[in-house]
Amino acid sequence: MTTLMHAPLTCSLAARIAAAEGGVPLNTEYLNLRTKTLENGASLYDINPLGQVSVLSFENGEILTETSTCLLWIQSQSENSSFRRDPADPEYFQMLRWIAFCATELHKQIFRVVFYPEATDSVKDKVRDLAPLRFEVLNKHLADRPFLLGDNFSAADAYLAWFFVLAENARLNPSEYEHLNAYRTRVLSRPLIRALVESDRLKDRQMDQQIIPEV
Ligand SMILES: N[C@@H](CCC(=O)N[C@@H](CS)C(=O)NCC(=O)O)C(=O)O
Repeated sequence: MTTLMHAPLTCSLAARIAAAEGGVPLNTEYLNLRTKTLENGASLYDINPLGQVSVLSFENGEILTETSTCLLWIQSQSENSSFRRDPADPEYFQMLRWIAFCATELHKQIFRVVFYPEATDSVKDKVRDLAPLRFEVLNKHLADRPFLLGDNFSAADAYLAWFFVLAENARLNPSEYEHLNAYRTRVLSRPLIRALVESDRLKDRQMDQQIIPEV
């Protein structure tokens, strides 16, 4: 079976959420992102020289990095036709759009700086100022649909749900954005997501990984 290298509460949680929601079986191999060490003692750097998650490891020895592509692979394996989008489906490109939006506009552009210990408070605040426009775009989009692609939860929602798992710790609050705020509550209260977040919080403490710094 394919294995996800997973550091609790980090972006690889988006991959776990997608696998759970899409009913895609995955092994989970935990690692501590602070020490870059897997539970079996191996170094993450030997698997991904960048020392980053998400990483999928296939039975044939191949490795797939980048959260976006891990999400795309996971969703392609789902037998749930309301979750999976195939490339021939015009919605496929909307899914790519929102996955790319989460990756570049939210994850790397905002979290990367706000959770970066060396960034000064003023730089973090400047980057936080990017959030309202992005929240506005999402708010408008979600005004007439429960999920990013319409009626059904998709891999793009898995990425955005993860963003909201950490958003509060990044002092990013969508409560002024009615539809986005309702979306946040809707996705975070999904039973599979709640269970994964709870188990990751516990694991994060057990591993003393402290992935959520005070910012
Ligand atoms: N290019 C990667 C970057 C993902 C990323 O930033 N992962 C974070 C966790 S959310 C990480 O591994 N950080 C550790 C580091 O950069 O040293 C992707 O898109 O998946």
